[in-house]
This record gives sequence, structure tokens and C-alpha cells, in this order.
Amino acid sequence: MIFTRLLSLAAVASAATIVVDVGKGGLTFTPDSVTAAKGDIVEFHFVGGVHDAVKGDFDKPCTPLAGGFASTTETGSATNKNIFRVTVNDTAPVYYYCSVGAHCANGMVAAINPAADKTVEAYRTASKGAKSVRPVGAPFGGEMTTST
Ligand SMILES: *[C@@H]1O[C@H](CO)[C@@H](O)[C@H](O)[C@H]1NC(C)=O
Ligand SMILES: [Cu+2]
Repeated sequence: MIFTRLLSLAAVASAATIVVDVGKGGLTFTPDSVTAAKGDIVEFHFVGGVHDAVKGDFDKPCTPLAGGFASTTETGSATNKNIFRVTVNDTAPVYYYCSVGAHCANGMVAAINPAADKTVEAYRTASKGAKSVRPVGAPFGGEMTTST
């Protein structure tokens, strides 16, 4: 009992929150590639422009992945405190994009734990000119909340 409790405290203590700024100075996720461990939280902060964050499929650029995640579309600013928090379930690569307008086709893509042979640059190249598909029913696959 006590042992279990200690274990879960250790898990909580080691989980990291990784902040990704959305729309900082253009069609960007900053940083656009992060390394995350199981249990970490990737937290999207909307700092500029009109954007979202939608989990995609490396092989189908700019298209939502079924069972993935999608934030609401946010107008970013210094005063927009809405954040989208996604739990990292494992170290498998996660690719995501912005579904607004032609942002994805113009490079607004990023990755969590990208594979060595499927880098975020390769995903970006594959996304060039692809038509963005908007997710239906966003937000899902994460939690929209507000930062304090
Ligand atoms: C982890 O799994 C949950 C439940 O299926 C899902 O909502 C979430 O989006 C997943 N996280 C990532 C990074 O894909
Ligand atoms: Cu965008």
C-alpha cells in the first residue's frame, strides 16, 4: 500500500510538462520537435495568429488521425490563457499540424518523439501543398483549460 503510493508519487514527480508555443511569429509550433517520456504532458500555448493543434498521420499529411487529438481553434495573444494539454502515452512518434487555412501546407507541422527516418522536416516536406482537413468535434484527445 505504502509502496504503491510511493511509486505513484515518483511517477507524478518525474512527469514533465513540455510547453509548445503556437503561432509565435508566424506559422509555427515552437519548438517543432520535442522529446517526451511516457506520462509527460505537452501543453500548447496560443501566443499569436489563429491556429489549432491536430494530431495527424505521417503518411497522410494535413489530415486528422482517427483517435488522435485536436484543440479548439484559438486566436493567440499574450492575454489568451487557454491552453491545450495532451498526455504522452508512450514514446511512439506523434506528428501534428495546424488545420487552419493552408497553414499545414505552408509548414505549420511538428512532432513529438519523431522517428529517425521520419523527421519533422520530412513531414513538413510531405505536407507542402497538401489540403488541410479540419477535425470534427474538437476539442478531443486532450484537455482545453486555462493557465494561471
Ligand atoms: C494518449 O491517449 C489518450 C487516450 O486515448 C488520447 O486522448 C491522447 O490524445 C493520447 N496522446 C497522444 C500524444 O496522442
Ligand atoms: Cu495555424
